[in-house]
Amino acid sequence: MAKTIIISNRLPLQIKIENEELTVTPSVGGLATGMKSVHKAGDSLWLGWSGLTEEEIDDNLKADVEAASAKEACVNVPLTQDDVENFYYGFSNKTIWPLFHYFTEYTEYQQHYWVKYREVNEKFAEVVAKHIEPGDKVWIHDYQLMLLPQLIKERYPDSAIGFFLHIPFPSFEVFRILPWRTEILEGLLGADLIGFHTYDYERHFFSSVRRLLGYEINFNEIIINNRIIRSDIFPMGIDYDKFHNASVSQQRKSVKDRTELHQELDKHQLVNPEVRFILSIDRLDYTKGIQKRLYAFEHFLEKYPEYRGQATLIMLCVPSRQNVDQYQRMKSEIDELVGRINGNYSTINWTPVWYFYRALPFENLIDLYSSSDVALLTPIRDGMNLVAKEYVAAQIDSKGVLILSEMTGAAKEMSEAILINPNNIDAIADAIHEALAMPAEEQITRIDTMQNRLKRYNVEKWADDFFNNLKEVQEQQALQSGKKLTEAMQHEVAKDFHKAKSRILFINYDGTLVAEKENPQKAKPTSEVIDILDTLAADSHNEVVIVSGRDKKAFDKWFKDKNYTLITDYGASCKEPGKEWTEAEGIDTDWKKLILPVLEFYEDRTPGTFVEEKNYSLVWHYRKSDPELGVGRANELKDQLTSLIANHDLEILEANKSIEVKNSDTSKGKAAMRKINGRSIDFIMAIGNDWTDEQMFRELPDEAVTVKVGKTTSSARYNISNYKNVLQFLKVLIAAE
Ligand code: GDG
Repeated sequence: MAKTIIISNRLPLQIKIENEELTVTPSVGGLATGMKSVHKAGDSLWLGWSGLTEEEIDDNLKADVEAASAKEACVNVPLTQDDVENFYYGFSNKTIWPLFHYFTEYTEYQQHYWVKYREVNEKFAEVVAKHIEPGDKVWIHDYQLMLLPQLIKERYPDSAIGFFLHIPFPSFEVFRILPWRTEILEGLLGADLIGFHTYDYERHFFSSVRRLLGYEINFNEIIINNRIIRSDIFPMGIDYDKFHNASVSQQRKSVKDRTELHQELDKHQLVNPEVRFILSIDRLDYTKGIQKRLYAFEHFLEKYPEYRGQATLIMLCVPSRQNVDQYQRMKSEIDELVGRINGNYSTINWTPVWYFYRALPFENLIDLYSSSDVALLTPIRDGMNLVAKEYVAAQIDSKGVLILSEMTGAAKEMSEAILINPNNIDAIADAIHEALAMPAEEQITRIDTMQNRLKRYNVEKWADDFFNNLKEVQEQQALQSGKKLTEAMQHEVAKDFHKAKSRILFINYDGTLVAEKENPQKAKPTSEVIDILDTLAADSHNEVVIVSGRDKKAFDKWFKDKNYTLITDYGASCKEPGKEWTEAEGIDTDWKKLILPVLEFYEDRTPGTFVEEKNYSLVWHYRKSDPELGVGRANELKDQLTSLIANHDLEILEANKSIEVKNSDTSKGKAAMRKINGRSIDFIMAIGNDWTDEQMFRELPDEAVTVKVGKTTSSARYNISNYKNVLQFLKVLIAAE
């Protein structure tokens, strides 16, 4: 049975060796919780590193680790100390992490880190290879594994691969700094579905793909070699009930049953009933803006002295990546700042900052969330920030105020928080003041609204949403492979072709017989194409018709004396072998006077763009312009044209970085029908790759063999991968006996 393979750098397991004894417990982190519905026993497998290096697990324990992991449907990816040093602490945390969080000054560009990153991603791919089976879905998590989608796709092109990035994707101007930027993008594009927390991250990703790889993005899809890659936004949620219910149940406990920390907090409030708690919780990371938060709190005590003795900042910093330099430096800076503030302002009854540098058990986390009046979360950059969501979920009676940095992904969904710029110390001080003075009704309205949202889009919903999208991608792939014109089917079609006595073949040119070129002038027919077409046309039972949106010029040059029929300008002009060109009757081109100045205006305003005048259409090309400006202007132009053409029989075609306006009463479909009407033809075939060919596929009689080149959805009966396969298929027809 097809299964799901979840892959993350770390397995959702806590593995410890004490006195040569192994203990393995499932971890309860957000990701593991979210995956519960996806990571079901029996039909899923989680691949990742156990947290113990190969050097730490001796041979006796190896089998135990495997067995204990297997019990939780997990598979260990073996990593050595050197791997962890250079792949994890190195490339992941000293290159990608700072760069993607805009800390370019901390970013290290070491070739050996990169080499290890690649090697470890390959190690992951090898483990995947041992477990993957046809029909499996793969969901890869986060920045440590950005090359893995491509490594899997290359080996298993039919697998459905999803990738989710938990951290920000930086703007193009920052991402372009990375020496291995194209490799990273290509690695990611191995996935079929790429998920981000916010629209900004997605749009930055698209911008880099467009500018660095030159791929066109259509709404939220990228088509590469006829493969569709979809991207979407999935803002990660939390296990709402777990946080809310734990908070309710802890507050309901009798005093003696409460945790020690809870009792201490209660006691403090008894002694000093006016005291208000302001809470911050983060991993100790330079992205979290901890120092600036302390400066802001100090400034708050200066600016609002009435709160001295009455506002306590409880700051929980969880140790993290301790062997990375910046983290050590930051730790000393924070120690010093806390010391300074406490030294300057403490009284016998009051300490301004309570600083915990350790991880606390879940119950204590809840104690802090539920006992605090304000949460002060000020990351300089943060992919999402789950602490903000957990704090809101843990508020009982809807009281509490969230102050949140606008640089977090969470800020996009939590506009009821007091949003601050983490670099604006004065504004943070004011925000603390505003929070402490906020009337209860206002607190309730804000928290209620956020709680309702968090309840709805919880972490399970997030995982299901991503997973359902991945399933859709997989179904789409299955549908396409069902329509694939396999070699066996090609031979079946060839039999019918052979039996027929009168045949007509409508074949599109660019992208169907030759590779689609940025500049169509360069897409000359190869000698192979000419041989195939000549051979087909030499058979008197065949009529070969080349159908194109091009104008006559190039075809006149390449095919003038050929024995094939040429249809150009989307069906407006036609030339039969040995005859002159004829034009479809009654096509009005007066409209050009109206449209041309508009296109020229866009040409003038957008460097690198130009207008092409064809006999029956006008085209504005933007392939040479700045890609984003081009797309932006194209959208503007489309809008303007749509209203302009409202009372004319015109249509707008969007193709390959161009916008074309043409008469709507000409179409490839109509031209093809004109060719076959009134004739008795017993084999009709149409092959094409762009959407104007769809008109032929739809209008030709049902028995016609219609073939779409590429994998996008089509009304054609069959799909074929690319122009090379088309040539192969035409050879099969020629060889039919
Ligand atoms: C990355 C992205 C994105 C914290 N201290 C304790 C503790 N925690 C738990 C919190 C929360 C989690 O750790 C921290 O999550 P964040 O989202 O705030 O931050 P990162 O660790 O940086 O996570 C981030 C996230 O991935 C998900 O996509 O939101 O932007 O950087 O769940 O509760 N848990 C316990 N004791 C502690 O002392 N038990």
